Amino acid sequence: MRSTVLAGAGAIAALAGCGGVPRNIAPDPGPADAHQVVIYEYRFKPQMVTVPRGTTISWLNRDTAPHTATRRSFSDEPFDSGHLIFEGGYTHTFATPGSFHYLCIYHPGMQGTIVVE
Ligand SMILES: [Cu+2]
Repeated sequence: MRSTVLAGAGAIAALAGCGGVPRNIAPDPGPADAHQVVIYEYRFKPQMVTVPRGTTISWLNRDTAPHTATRRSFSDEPFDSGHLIFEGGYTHTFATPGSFHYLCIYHPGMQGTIVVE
């Protein structure tokens, strides 16, 4: 079982200590829970997540390629993970109901949606 702890600096440090060159050696791990989006093979999985207002969503990059989870908005729920390395994580708490589209700024074809009810 892999940790369900939100991936942050601690998780990154712990995993970095496991040794070896980061590679996609594991099959798609899937999300750890209903509030996690895994970035794997240049996709956000699941592509769409529906959660209640106030939910914290976590993203975890399982690709060796760097990615971001970025929503550029001047009005509602902007967020930006910044540069996520392998096993890098990010969280954002969604306070506003709505449908929030986001993408990877490095690979704009990578897109996802968080629906907040
Ligand atoms: Cu990307």
